[in-house]
Amino acid sequence: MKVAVVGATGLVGTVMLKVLEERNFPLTELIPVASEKSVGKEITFKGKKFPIVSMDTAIGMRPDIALFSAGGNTSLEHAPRFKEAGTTVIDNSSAWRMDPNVKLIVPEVNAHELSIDNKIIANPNCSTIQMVVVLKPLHDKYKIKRVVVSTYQSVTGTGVKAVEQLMNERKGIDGPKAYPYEIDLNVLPHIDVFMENGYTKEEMKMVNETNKIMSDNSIKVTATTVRIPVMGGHSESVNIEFENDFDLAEVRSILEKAPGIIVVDDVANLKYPMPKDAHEKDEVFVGRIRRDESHARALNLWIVADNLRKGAATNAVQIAEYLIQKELV
Ligand code: 11C
Repeated sequence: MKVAVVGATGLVGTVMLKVLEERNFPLTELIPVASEKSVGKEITFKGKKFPIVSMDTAIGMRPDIALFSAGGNTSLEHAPRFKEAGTTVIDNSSAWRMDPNVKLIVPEVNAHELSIDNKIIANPNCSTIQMVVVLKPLHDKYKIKRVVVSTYQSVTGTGVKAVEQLMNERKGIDGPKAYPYEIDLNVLPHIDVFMENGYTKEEMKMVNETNKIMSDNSIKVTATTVRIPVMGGHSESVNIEFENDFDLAEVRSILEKAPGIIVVDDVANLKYPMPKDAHEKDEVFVGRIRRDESHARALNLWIVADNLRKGAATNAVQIAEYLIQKELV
């Protein structure tokens, strides 16, 4: 497999390279792609040096797979050019997600939708991915009616500039700002841009992407997405209302057996998922599993995952692995 990583020097691109390396991805040639100012520099992968090339050079090399994480505009412009060259693009931006001709994939949920004709495949938003991995096995058993989610999202979701803003503020240094307000010792109920309905784009991604990935528009979702001064991953408080009665022990057992999930739920010993523990892990961590005592068929959960891993790089690499395994590329 000839694999291009577009946006190889960014936060997600760097993690994509790490994940490809760790998982021993069957790669014969790596093509790191970045902006003109990085072209000619080298990146090290499995102890070997690879030169960073331009978009045009990469397309000319006709990779089998291109993992894109270079922003929506780059994706809109260049993903179709890779597709023309015969490459299958797995795109981490929001550019193609809601396109009815593009599959939006979380392997644990809907990889079976993929076919050889899907040459641009969308990777969902990080906060959506970790939630649907948990919703899916519960929906299959009890049928979900409604989800109310509040997020606590890491600054790494915004990018390098936001990480620098947090660290600079912590050290009392002035510098570039990724947010309209201080983030250290603060909480911003604001992720991505505000829309006409008063929600943010991040909140509407959680609604629309969940329905698309679960192939079920009857699931009602409402979200409040919040940025907190944390680095290791996104956390979510999720309230789920089911159509059918559920048994708490059975819920736990379903989650324990579900792919990609680790249950950390032992409050007697103060065990629950935290971003510090999820950092650099590929799984989704679930805890605080309890009945919503205000409703007969509702459940409360706490879900944590590394947004740069399962929320982005790992999910994209898992899609690529599935394509190879099923000979769809
Ligand atoms: C954040 N979820 O934490 C965003 C980052 O649509 O891929 C990812 C944005 C996206 O800010």
